[in-house]
Amino acid sequence: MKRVVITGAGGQIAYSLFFRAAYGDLFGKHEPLALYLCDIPGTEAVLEGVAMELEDCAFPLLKEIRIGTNPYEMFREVDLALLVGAKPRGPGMERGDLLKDNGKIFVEQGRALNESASKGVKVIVVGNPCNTNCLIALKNAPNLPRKNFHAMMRLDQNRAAAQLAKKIGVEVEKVTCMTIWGNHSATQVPDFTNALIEGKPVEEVITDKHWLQGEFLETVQRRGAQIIEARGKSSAASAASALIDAVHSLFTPTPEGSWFSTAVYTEGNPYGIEDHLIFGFPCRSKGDGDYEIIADLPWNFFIKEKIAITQKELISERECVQELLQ
Ligand code: NAX
Repeated sequence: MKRVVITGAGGQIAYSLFFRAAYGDLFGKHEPLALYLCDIPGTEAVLEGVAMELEDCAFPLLKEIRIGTNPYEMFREVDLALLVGAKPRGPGMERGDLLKDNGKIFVEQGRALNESASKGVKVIVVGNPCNTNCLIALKNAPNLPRKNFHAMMRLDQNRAAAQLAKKIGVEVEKVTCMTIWGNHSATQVPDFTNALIEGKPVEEVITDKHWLQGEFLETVQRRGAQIIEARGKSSAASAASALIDAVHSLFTPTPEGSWFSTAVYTEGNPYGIEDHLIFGFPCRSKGDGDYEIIADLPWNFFIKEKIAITQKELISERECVQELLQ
């Protein structure tokens, strides 16, 4: 049985996540599951309501539901921690303030993981700014393997694949090898130069370079903001779906010749990205929850320049939270 904790369990992403998770979309239809729903004090009634709904679904795989607000208790022996909860950016709040406020949450959660979680726990941070929050959690969990910490780039990967497929009218699964380099922010680098459509380089299939370097890139980078504008709320169901995909990619063998994007610790990375960041890379997995970075993708001048910008942003985020990194 897998024990899974979801933080931010009273929020909108979590609500779109629970039911697919409990149905078996994370680890497959044969793996029983315990779901631990964690939020902050004051949300207990909401958590009770969600737990009742989960019970009412009578999911055969769901063997246990726990609700609570103490991460040290809620993270006990978990195999997978999906850290969705974070404080939203308030009116007039500077990015630096958001980084610090949310950073404190991830100091505590890192410590709680370190103390309570299973030693092989896999951690995926969704709460924004997710790369730097992930770095903070990792640094505060010194007894856990650094390799087990991820920040979610999968929504960006899915968005990029969907835009390319739509452009030429092919099914989305025909788009493969889509890397999102760097930060989950407006500086992210959706790499069309190494992606494939029906096995052919994207630039051979879509010859409009102007569109690839301009509209395509900007649409993916600004998709989150566009959704907030249209819906009045940030992406929720698509984020939950991407999180299911992200877990699935770690626990199923990656098809030969393909990869997925996830942001991981940069120490010793094969691309010369500065150490001690959480950076989006192309990765593959044998299906055991572990991964390796695909090492040898070329960068043209355009991509290299963009990668330098996203790396710089991550370094400046790290500087803002220096005191939270042990
Ligand atoms: P909501 O505001 O609906 O829910 C957030 C929940 O987190 C609330 O219930 C809140 O009480 C809880 N929370 C706050 N601090 C907590 C703590 N210390 N422990 C446990 N729970 C805590 O936000 P939602 O729409 O669900 O989004 C959650 C986070 O995902 C946000 O930070 C958002 O920016 C981020 N996103 C990240 C994405 C990604 O691709 N990485 C995409 C979607 C989304 O924007």
